Amino acid sequence: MERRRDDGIGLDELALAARNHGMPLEAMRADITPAGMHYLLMHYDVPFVDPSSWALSLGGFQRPMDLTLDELRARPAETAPVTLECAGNGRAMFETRPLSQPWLLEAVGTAEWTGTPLAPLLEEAGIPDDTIEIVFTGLDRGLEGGEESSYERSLPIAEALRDDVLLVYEMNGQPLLPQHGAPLRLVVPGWYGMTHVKWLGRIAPTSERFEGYQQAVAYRLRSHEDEPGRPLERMRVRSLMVPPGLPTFPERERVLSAGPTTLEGRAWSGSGAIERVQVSVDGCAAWTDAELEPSPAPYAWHRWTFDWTAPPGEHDLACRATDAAGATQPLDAEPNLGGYANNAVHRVHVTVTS
Ligand SMILES: Nc1nc2c(c(=O)[nH]1)N[C@H]1C(S)=C(S)[C@@H](COP(=O)(O)O)O[C@H]1N2
Ligand SMILES: [Mo]
Repeated sequence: MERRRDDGIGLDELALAARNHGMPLEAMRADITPAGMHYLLMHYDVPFVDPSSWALSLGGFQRPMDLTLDELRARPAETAPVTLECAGNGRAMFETRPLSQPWLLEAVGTAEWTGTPLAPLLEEAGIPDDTIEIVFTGLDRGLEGGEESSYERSLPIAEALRDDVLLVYEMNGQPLLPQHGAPLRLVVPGWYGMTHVKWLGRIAPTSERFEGYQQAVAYRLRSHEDEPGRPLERMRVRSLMVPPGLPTFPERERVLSAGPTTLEGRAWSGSGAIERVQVSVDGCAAWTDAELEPSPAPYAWHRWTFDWTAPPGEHDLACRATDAAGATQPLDAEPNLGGYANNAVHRVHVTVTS
């Protein structure tokens, strides 16, 4: 089951990679990622939901209710830019990885999400006193270890009641596309991608810890099969660089003309604002501060720039970020069985021509 980086990509992994595309890194030039350039991750098949007969079920509450899309759209609406990153981003950069979506670095994007806040709806439905978590069930189904299951995730009640958690029906001002969760998805700013349940069908309270596959088996940091591991929650601090210069085809090696140039990229963290981005132009030996712009919203990426006079020759560029919690990207990330949370510094090799 384990794959080695040096062995390349299997056809089974390619089948996943062809369905679930990444965001081309040049899209980081824009504050908001166009929907068609935003990364995608579907575990199973995209369910095609007829919005006219669909309703969201709030079951198990004190006042259970079903809400149509029109009823949800009639509620107070909020719009926020939010950076989403898959917890498996960087998986294929690890020495070994499990069979799963073989991301390099492109499983990230920042869209403007519009929806209605979740907390007031939960209050209206009446949260039973013994509730510890809220379970979100998607309409997509698949098999896990031979068992049929829905894509389901839970949130601790305190997170579900945050006022920035949204039930989203629009992305970048347009109705959600089927692949991004139409007609309704969850957005929990700051958390890794698996939290933002797409194709929502049901929301329910639970008085016990939710033990569904995507909670208790997947998305946990483990070094051995037999340990329970720690659940993945907020995105680790990370920065990426727009690869400079021009690419060769098909190798995608970078070639840049000598002289003044501006390197740029984005940085984000689920633990708050980015405090600092540094750039290295000599293979991570020396680091210099980049210019950091404020982010437009608490959980949207920051833009950074770095002026560089590129001398002719071969150069190993890199960027790394530090967040408000004091966390900095490592040179190499801690390996783990699922290949999750690889937030190692981004390195880009360029050939500078005179
Ligand atoms: N119902 C459902 N929700 C889901 C998923 C899924 O497979 N089914 N994938 C999750 C994962 S792992 C990620 S990273 C994000 C990706 O969201 P996007 O495809 O809109 O970028 O959706 C999450 N929500
Ligand atoms: Mo993901």
